[in-house]
Amino acid sequence: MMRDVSNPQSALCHCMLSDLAGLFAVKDTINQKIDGQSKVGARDCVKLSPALRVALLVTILAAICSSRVHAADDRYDAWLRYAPLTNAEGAKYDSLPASVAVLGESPVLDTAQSELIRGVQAMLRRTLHPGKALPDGNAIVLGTLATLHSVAPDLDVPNALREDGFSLTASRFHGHDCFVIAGSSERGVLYGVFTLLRKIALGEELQHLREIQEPSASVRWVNEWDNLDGRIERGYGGPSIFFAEGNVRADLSRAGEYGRLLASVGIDGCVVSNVNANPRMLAADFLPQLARIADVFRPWGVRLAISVDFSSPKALAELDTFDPIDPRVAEWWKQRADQLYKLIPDFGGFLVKADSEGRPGPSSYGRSPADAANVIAHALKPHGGILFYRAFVYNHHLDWRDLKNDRAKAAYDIFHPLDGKFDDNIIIQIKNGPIDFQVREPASPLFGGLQNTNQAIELQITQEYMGQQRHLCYLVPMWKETLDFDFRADGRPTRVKDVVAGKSFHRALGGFAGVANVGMNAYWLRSPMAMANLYGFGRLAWDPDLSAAAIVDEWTRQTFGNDPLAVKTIDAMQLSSWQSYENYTGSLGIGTLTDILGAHYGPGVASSENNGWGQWHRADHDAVGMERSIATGTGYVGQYPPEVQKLYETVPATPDQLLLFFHHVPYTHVLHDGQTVIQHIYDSHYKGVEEVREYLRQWQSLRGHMDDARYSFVLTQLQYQLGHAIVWRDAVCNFFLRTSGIPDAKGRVGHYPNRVEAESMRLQGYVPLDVDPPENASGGKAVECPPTHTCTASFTFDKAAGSYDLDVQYFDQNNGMASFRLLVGDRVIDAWIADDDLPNAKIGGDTSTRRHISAVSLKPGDEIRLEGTPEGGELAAFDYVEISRPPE
Ligand code: GCV
Repeated sequence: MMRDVSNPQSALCHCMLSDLAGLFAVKDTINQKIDGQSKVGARDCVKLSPALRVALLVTILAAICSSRVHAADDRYDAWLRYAPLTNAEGAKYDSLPASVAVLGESPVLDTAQSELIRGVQAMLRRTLHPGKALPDGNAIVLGTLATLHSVAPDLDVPNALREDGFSLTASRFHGHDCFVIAGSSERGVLYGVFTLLRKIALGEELQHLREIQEPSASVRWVNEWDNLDGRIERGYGGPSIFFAEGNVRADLSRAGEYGRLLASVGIDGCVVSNVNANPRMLAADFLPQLARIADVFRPWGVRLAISVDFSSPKALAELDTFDPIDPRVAEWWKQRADQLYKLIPDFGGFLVKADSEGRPGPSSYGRSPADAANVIAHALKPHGGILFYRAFVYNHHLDWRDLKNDRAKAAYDIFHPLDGKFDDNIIIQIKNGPIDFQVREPASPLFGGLQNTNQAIELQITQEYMGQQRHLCYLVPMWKETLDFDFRADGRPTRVKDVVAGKSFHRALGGFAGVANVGMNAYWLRSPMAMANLYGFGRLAWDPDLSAAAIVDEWTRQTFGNDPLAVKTIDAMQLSSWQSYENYTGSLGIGTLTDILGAHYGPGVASSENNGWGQWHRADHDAVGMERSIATGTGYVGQYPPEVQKLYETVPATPDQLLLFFHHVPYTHVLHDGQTVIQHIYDSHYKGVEEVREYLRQWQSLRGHMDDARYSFVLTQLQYQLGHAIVWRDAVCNFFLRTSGIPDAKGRVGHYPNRVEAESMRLQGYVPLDVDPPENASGGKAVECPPTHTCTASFTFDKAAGSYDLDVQYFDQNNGMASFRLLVGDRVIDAWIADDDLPNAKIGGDTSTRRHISAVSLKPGDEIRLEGTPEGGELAAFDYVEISRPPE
């Protein structure tokens, strides 16, 4: 996103600040228009009388600056905004008792009581009176089942509930109206409070409520890939909320706020450090720092956990080995666990990534993952700790020339033979698909292959391959496809959600791990819309039977309020967004088609080929897709139970949406929907772009239906997404046009009549360059300006006179802040600075972005000129200017 030097609000605040220094205010022509663009600059500040200055200051600061501060505060709250209900909405809660009694003493119970008071105060503008004893009047009563049964045996609460479950009951007690929130544990009480508050936010009736809720799975954790230096691997929401400069942050208030968000959706554990672990996490002198994080999580019932480096005993230079069967190593893990639990008695456990992507592991000593997991699990066991051992173990130096090699087979090949050999406090953490969080993958076969081992599904909330929170992509529908997938193990229903909940194979432990990677950013994940994924993860982990639509509707209402248009529009956008993203990135199960050797962001179709990483799609001149059948392929299909094999073994049986994951087929193969593969690739990419264009249009209908800050933020994001979706579309379509030689039947691919290519303009200073890969720029070329110059590129407009939209496709590298001006003749029609932090310093698919200028009057003969001034390493490069008629 570029910084708009013409932003009137920031200029206004700038002038206000100047005014505070005693001199200037803004003249009343602040919205001076230059050909449709609002412009305000320092030149617009004029002298005003002192009285007028004060009045203007008070009004404007109140209207603009304070509302921004307020909005920023709201942002941390995400879906816990507790926006005030209207009097009519609130009236249905008039009979809610006026006091809240919590029976029992503990940090979690105290939190439950204060959160209830906070939420009711904010939404209903009523202050509940806190109490600690059984009420002598109408009251909301909070307590664990054990306490309630002992102090009020005649109270109407269940006898027992699953761990962390709760009941909400409106009932009479000793002649009083009571509303009882009873938890099987203290956490259950807190979850009950959050559920009650959610019901109020959603306007649900409470009067005759009798509801019991129990979590589907015993383990519902998030993982954060935070490094000690404060950076987050695959994190897009700013620096770590836990660590900075090698230590735990001094101020952990955001971590505490995060605990609140997690608890509100039933998440009870958080692994705070990167799976690519730093051995220092287990250094004896570091452990007290970790205890401080546990302290801020504790009131929210969130257990602290960490990722550990399997080679820690040796890496910390405390032993000369990390061989898991060496007794000294076992003793080392035991002592370290004992030390940790002395400091943090409710510590959750460890997460291990070993023998994967260069991480040390048991293979160094010829030992198995079971040997490795068991030695650590033994150490945790006496303390009730859990060990998560990741199944993401594969060889990233595979020989791509061998058509039998297949990375997708690795997890099953390695872990299935070890089934039953893992201790009962170990959970094997399995990514939803067999590759790596691609836009569409089948369910990992390992879910059906570990019948005697605890399992958890790993889902990625941070959108590594899904547009990195710059693209709208609500992932719950995708996750549900995996969770609802039925393995038909032993010929009976075996859905993934039942497997990980422990129901299918009668396991006591199991559940969900979501890679969240929130950061210090005000919206936690960079975009307010992306928070639907964190919310959705928690809700699904609690109840995977909830529909994607029900979850997003809850989220939208709590996040943006109950305005009917906003709810309808946002729900619909979110629900279709994964499909749209798939349409313009990689359809038919081919994978995300991103640059897998780079940031995993923009297009990089060929990057997955001819290397050992194994994310191959094997596109050649005639055909595309990985052949994974038993009969002629890698044999991957054989890892599924027989009924599922039938679904994927042959081309006719395989669903179109996964065809290229399972089969290598000619471009001319006709899909079930009657289209050829190649035409489907072209059409889906064009369709995806049009869907994003529609999101933008729909969002624009929401102006005034929410606060300006979030409206504008999402608007800017969607404008960016539209431009980048076009980059994706063109890159993928042109790659397949070049590779297959088969033209688009609709004549779109490779033909862009509205574009004027930069390299074909009259250039002064600018020099053409070949972009690599070529499909990541229009015509394979762009132009760049050598440092220390201002360069120009111009052309003569030759269409009919009228009003046109202009799109400048340029490159916003992250190593500088080049500036641009667009002129028609001598008129400056736009100016901006390329200061986004897109994930690359190079000109290409990650950095290609566009500036949209609407409604510019043009006539034949007009000279259109782009001026670019490099800064730092950024060379004011651009690709083309597109001139089109504004939409009707
Ligand atoms: C934390 C992918 C990501 C890596 C990540 C790895 C994993 O390969 O690109 O950043 O490492 O998955 O899940 O371990």
